Amino acid sequence: MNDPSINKNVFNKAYKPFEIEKKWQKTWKTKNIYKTSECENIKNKFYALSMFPYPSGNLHMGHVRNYVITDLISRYQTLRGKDVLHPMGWDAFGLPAENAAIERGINPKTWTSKNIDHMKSQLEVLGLSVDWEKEFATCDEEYYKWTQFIFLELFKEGLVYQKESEVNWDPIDKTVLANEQVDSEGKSWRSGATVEKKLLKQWYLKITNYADELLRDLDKLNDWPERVKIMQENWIGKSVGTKIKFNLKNIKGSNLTVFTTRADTLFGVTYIAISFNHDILKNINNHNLLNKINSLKNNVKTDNYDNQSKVGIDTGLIAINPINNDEIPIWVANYVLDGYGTGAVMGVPAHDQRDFEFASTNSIKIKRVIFNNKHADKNKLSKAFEENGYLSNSSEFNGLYSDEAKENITKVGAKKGWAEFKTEFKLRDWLISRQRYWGCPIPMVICKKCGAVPIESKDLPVRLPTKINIKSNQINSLKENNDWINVKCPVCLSPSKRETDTMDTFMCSSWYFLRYPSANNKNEPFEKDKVNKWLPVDQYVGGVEHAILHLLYARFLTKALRDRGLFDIDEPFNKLLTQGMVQAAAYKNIKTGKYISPSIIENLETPLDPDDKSQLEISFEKMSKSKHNGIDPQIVINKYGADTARMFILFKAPPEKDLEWGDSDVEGQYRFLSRIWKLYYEYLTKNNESSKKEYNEKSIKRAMNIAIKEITNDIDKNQYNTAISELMKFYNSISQELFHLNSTLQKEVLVNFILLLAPFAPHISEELWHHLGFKGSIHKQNWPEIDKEALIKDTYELVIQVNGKVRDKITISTEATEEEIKSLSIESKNIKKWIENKEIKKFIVVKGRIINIVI
Ligand code: ANZ
Ligand code: ZN
Repeated sequence: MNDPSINKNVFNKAYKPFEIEKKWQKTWKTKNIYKTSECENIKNKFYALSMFPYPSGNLHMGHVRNYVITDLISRYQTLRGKDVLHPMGWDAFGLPAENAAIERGINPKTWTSKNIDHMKSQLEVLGLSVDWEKEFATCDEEYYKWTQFIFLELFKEGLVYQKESEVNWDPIDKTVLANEQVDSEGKSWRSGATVEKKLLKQWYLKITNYADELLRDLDKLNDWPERVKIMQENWIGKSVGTKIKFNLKNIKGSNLTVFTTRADTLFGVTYIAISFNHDILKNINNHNLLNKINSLKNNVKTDNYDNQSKVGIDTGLIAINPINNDEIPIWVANYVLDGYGTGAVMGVPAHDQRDFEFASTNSIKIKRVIFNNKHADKNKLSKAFEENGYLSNSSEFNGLYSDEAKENITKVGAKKGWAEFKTEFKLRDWLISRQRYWGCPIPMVICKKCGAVPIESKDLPVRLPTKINIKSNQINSLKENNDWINVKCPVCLSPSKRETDTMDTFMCSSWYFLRYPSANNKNEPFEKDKVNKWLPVDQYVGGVEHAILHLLYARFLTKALRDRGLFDIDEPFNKLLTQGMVQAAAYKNIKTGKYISPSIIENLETPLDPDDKSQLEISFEKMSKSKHNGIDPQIVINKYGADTARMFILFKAPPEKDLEWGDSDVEGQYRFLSRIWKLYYEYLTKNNESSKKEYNEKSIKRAMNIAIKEITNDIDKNQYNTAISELMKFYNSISQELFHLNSTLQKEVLVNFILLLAPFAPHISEELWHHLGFKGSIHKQNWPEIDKEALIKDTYELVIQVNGKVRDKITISTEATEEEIKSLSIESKNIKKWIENKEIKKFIVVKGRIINIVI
């Protein structure tokens, strides 16, 4: 293949990004210049990873921002001499493909592949330095085979189990609904039926086994955003408290345990609240009451407790407070979570606001036991007193402060057998069952004799049947597929059925980063030594919407597989960058609340609704279809080229911050690139060497080295916007002076400038590199080195006179302006005493020599 460098005389005067970009994308591809190198030295590796996209069909601006940031980092690290791994893939299972299948009768696989092809071509236009040989989609058999393998590894480790759990059940469609598919009135979005709660057997992963380590290791993640770590910490929700056992009155041997963080309030308990599914309800024979409880249960949504009113029913059961033998009514209440603690709460209305509200609506006693002072007061509470304080009305514990009381009460209870110290976690086990077709099949067989039996590894993958009839009222189409579902039990060979649940797609995305280093391996999910070599990911880039689940699941799986001995790393992602959103102006009619598309608004400066002529409110909001403010990356690239789009996105805001789309800023970047082009054009088409003054050279060298230093620092700190500002400064200082420099320095400046530009605008810099006469890609060169000496400013000794008499001498920069010379002089210690309280009449400045202050 010919070297594509063009010689000087065909250098086009006008900057034509499309031709250049197309040409280089093609060349890079044919020469496969982004192929991952073997990396002999582990210390030299750099793994740059973007969160892989869901192939929804079209690239949006959020994707573009994500991949441009990662690409910049990869290119920069390559220039710094690192062996870079920069892969890309597709998070390809999931609901939209199934919905497309229902709506349009297309097979989910066909729909997905088509989207991947299209989105890949859009990615290529961005000029990403991705090693496409490592590409895979999670719906590829060669990939999901290993997702199943990993499921079985977890199964062997005892981290997989089945449990009945409550789901949203649509009694008309006879199907399970996700929470988002139940409307605010508790009705199905499909059938309109009132959704019921139903217990279904589902598959879980024991992430809770790792709760402590997942929490503890957050401390190791020094290069994660603090807020992401806080979100994870809250999600894991470690809570130190006490379990307290209450006996039931009149029912021998029956008891109920609560979990509390406030054992100090035990004397203030006036009721106990239990969840709708609490075991103790089995002691009730009153059918009327049970029906009432059930109908209440079906009428409350069990997520988002905090926002709904607290309702409940008195069960008639009575508990005995172990500390003072008080009789306490037991209620079922909608605010008690089934899966947290023991599913039962000791109600202390005086000291817990939820309990206070519940007691107030249900006429339950309120008994205060914690006070600000050691002496109790009789003030009536208007809301719960939730702080710590001194105990009263608590017999021998009176006068103790909360902390001490918690400990003492628990110790007393422990001795008597009704209390124990207990640490609880909010984190729940991970429910991975989905009653869906388009997901990774769970590799289990359900046998009447043997129960749930794993498929043997050698029989993987359990393939999704391709002949499938996906109907809107039968979400789990796998159940209908007799050819597929009927199998022999791997253990006893009796006729059995396959598990028809598929896995949550988060399962597929929580190990993909392990596979990239050995993406094409047909015999293993990943090679141990390659994982040990390339991981953890050095820089992970993605949306903050994945701050909790994806990142936690990925961390969990990494730890669990490490414990299976599959590799030795503890954490998957070393540095994390969560990029901000891309926003654009949205136009809203305040009266109707409707968003109006800018394409039908006549004047965007003073926008009016074309329908009712009312003035529209302008605000910057996340780009979305519903707000009609999305900007299609393809259109921008078609208009200005990918380099401009990249420069704009990197320049407009720091990567973690939201970015406001502005057409004029995009044009600004286009003009900047055009000016760069013009400068190189002039250099290469004219003969401009001149003999020039030495101090110019010094200041140019200094400007160049400042640029190298600052841009390097900025990129290292992920401050790409200021890095581009430094590039602009560098450009400004050379654009005037370039043609006064000697030819060696001219060339050095021009080479360094495009090397610094290369990670940001890879196409134009590659093109100019070749015009300068180089062979080989600019993206395989070395990042410029700083010449520290050039950074030192030239100085001279300034003589300072006051009224003509020499009073001081100071060393200042040759570049100091007249104003700077004046202010440095009057600030000098020796001068101050001469001019104190005197009016300065004038300064006489002889630059480079002397200043005379006349007073
Ligand atoms: C009595 C009490 C008195 C409480 C008081 C708080 C304040 P964290 O810190 O989030 O762990 N609780 C326990 N299990 C619950 C469940 N399944 N559903 C809803 N609430 C539950 O909170 C622990 C506190 O949350 C526990 O302490 C319990 O209420 C409640 F002045 O017990 B507390
Ligand atoms: Zn069997």
